[in-house]
Amino acid sequence: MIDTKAFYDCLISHNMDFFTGVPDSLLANFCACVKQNAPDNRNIIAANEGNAVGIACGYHIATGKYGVVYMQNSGEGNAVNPLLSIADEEVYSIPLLLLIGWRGEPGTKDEPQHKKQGKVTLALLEAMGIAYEILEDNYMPQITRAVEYMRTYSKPYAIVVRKGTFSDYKISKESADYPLSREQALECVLSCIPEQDFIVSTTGKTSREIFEIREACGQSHSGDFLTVGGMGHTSSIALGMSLGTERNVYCIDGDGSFIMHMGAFAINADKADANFKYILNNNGAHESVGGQPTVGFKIDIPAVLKAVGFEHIFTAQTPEEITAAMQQLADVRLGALILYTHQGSREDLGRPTVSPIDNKKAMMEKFV
Ligand SMILES: Cc1ncc(C[n+]2csc(CCOP(=O)(O)OP(=O)(O)O)c2C)c(N)n1
Repeated sequence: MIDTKAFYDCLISHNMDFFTGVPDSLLANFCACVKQNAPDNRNIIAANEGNAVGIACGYHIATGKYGVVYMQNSGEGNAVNPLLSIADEEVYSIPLLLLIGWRGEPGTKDEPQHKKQGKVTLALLEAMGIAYEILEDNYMPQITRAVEYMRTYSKPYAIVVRKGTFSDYKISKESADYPLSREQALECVLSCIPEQDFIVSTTGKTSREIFEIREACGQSHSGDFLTVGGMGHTSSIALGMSLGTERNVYCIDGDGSFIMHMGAFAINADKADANFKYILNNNGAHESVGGQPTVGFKIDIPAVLKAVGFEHIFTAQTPEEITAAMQQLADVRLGALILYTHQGSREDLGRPTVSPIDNKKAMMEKFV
């Protein structure tokens, strides 16, 4: 196991003092350490991993330094285009250090959405011509090699991080003071959605909690599409679904997911019918992967949704407000409900026991 702060100090001592990325559960201790020790304008939590690559490219152009881009391997997909079309040696040839959390490493137990990505993580780097190493306890020579490589070839270099590599690094979560947790808010929301309607819920603990609420209430899962991977695409799935059915489709999103692909909302608002219902749980954080902050509380999400064309925006913090808002949401065209909740989730929160394929099959049967 690597002492997280010592690793951070090692990067700093090699003049790598600029960090950007999207938090990851495997990198949660590293992300916490960066959050604690790097100044705010030297740790840019990006909307998505592709943006993070862009930010690191810009920083290099301005300073000549190598930015550190942290991400879960699922973010490799978001990063492919800027890596190949900007940073690549045949384009602008920009060095940056990728730090990639390896979910779904072959031979380890992980969730279905990580299996394929885990299998192809190294092959994807190879296909992109990005040299990499797997982070080892004796990491100092690896960092020296990475810096040497970036200096010599002016290319990105990747360090792949296995589960359990970094030692615990705890910082206190800056949680807002709202009365409900996400799970409590979800309980209220689900109790207001009729059985014949559909739900598309976002990646992370939102979908895990929805699954467990259904179990606890002895309800069917067949109307709930739990978007276990593909963070940020939940609303697009909901849009597609809503265009293919007369029944209501409720998208239940998170602020991190909303921000990751915010451009989708211009299209959602332009193309959605009255049966597209958008609910966003705003806890101002990537709570599912360690509580790193998003800009969810800094930006005016209702105004953003209004600006792109949503006609009715409701907000709620308490069970009573949620119930009242859900009734109104059911009746209006192009409506959205923003829930404000505090951070936190159960220690014993489980994971869906229905596989993604069975989830999809059951749902398709319900559509018929
Ligand atoms: C492309 C991609 N990047 C990163 C992740 C890791 N990840 C899973 S859930 C999550 C946080 C989601 O935040 P938010 O939507 O605000 O929901 P919350 O966890 O706060 O309820 C992240 C970053 C991922 N699954 N996919």
